[in-house]
Amino acid sequence: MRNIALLSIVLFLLGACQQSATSLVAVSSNLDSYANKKMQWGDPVSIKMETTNHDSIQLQLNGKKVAGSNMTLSKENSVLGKNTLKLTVFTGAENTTREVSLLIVSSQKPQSKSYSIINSYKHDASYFTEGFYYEDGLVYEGTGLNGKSKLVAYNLASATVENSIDIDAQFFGEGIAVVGDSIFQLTYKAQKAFIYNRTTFEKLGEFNVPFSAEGWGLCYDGKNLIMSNGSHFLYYINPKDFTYTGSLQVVDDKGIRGKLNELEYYNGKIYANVWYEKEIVVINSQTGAVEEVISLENIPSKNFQQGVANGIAIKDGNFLITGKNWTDTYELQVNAL
Ligand SMILES: [Ca+2]
Repeated sequence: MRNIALLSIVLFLLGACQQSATSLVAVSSNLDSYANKKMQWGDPVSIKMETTNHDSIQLQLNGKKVAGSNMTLSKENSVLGKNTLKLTVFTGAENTTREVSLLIVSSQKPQSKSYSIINSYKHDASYFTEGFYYEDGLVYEGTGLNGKSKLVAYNLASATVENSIDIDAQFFGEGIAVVGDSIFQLTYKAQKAFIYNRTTFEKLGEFNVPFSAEGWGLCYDGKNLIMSNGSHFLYYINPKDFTYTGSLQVVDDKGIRGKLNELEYYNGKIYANVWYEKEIVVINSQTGAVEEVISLENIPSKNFQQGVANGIAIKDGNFLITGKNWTDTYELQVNAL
C-alpha cells in the first residue's frame, strides 16, 4: 500500500514536470500568438524564441517539417480552415513540444448570386427531405426520420411516383448520391450507407462509413462521394471500396462555415444547404473557399414555416430547390452558373 502511495507521488511529480516543461515552450516563444489567429495565404509565420537556453527548434505545419522558423502560408503548404502548427524545442537530450491551431480564412468575400424563380412543382409534404437529385425528368429523393425514411423516384412535372422503397425503421435516412447505375443513401447516426439499383431500387449492398461521423448530406463529383456531417468538414469516400480518401474544410473570409447539410456537385463547385439558414453556399471544390452565396429570402416564406431548406438539384443548368416537408419545389435560374 505504501509502495503504491509512493508510486503515485512519483507519477504526480513526473506529470508536474512534464506540464511545466510544456508551458515553458509557451512562455519562451511567440507560438501562442498564432493560436486561432485568422490568417490568409500569403501571410508570414515567424516563430521567435524569447529565451536562449535551448539548442535548437523544429517547426511543423500539419505534420510536415518547416525549414527554419519562418514561412509564408500558401496553398502548397497549408489548407484553408484549421491547421496544426507544432513547435519542438531541443535542450540537450530533452525536448518539449507544443501545438496550436492556426486558422486560415479565404481572402475573398463571397459574392451574392441573383436568380429568378421560373417555375414551381408539387413536392410531397410528407417528405422530410434529406437527399435530392434530378436527372432526365425524374427526382430522386431520400427522406429522413425513423419509421418514415424512404428512397423515392418521381416525375418532376406530374409528381407521379415511379419507384419507392422504405428504409428499416431503425435507420434515419439521410443524403443520397447517384453514381452511374447505383444510388447511395446515407443514414444519420448508424454510420451505415445503402446501395440500390437506380432503375429497380433493388438493394445491392451496404457499407459502413469509414470514420466516426454522423451522416448528413451526400453528392458525387465523378470520382468520390462527398459527405457532410453538420460541421464545416466535407469528407471524401471512394464509392468502389468505401475507403476514406480525404477531407475539405469549408471557410469564408470570416472563418469556418459549419452546419453544412444537403449537397450537390456541379461543374467543379459544391453547393450546400446550411442548416437553419436561408442560404446556399457555393464552395470551390479544390480549396473549400465559399466563393458565392445564393440567398433563399425570395422563396415564399410559407415553406420555411414547414421546415428548413434542404434540397439542391440541378436541372438543365437551373436549380431545383426544396426543403423538409415543403409543398413546393422551385426552379431557379441563377445568373452565370
Ligand atoms: Ca442534392
